[in-house]
Amino acid sequence: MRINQCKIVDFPRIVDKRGNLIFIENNIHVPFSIQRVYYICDVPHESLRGGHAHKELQQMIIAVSGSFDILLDDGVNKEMVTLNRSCIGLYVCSMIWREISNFSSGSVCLVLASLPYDEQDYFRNYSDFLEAQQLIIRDQ
Ligand code: T46
Repeated sequence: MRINQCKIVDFPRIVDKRGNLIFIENNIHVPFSIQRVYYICDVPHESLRGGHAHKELQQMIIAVSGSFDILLDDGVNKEMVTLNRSCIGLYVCSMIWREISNFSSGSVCLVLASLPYDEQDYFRNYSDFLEAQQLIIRDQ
């Protein structure tokens, strides 16, 4: 899996004088069935989240409030993405190392995930991730 398979997705937005309503439907606005939803909040500005990759998990990451930066790394290429609008999401495919930083005050990071939580799905060691990614690339 490569960074170019990750992408920014625009969600439908219904705007009227009462405010904005944004909606997200399974398999339409996210390219998978949502099995889990979690959110990260009250993150101190200097904190780093992530620092791992997932073997199978796909995610849609949304800054529903505030902003933060996500560094994506497929073992060959790296790309920094800033999320700062609640009507867009970043689709992250499996086998992408990510580091999330620069959380603004009051930011909320909402994640829609394709699988239930499973610690066995994580690469928490960068060398192990690189080794697995190189095997995948070699076998392609
Ligand atoms: C990502 C960012 C945005 C659970 O028990 N259930 C869960 O569903 C999750 C996601 C985590 N946990 C436990 C496992 C750890 O003991 O919560 C602790 C912290 O989890 P993690 O290291 O995954 O947290 P983050 O914020 O570093 O990363 C998470 C996602 O795993 C990651 O893929 O992109 O949120």
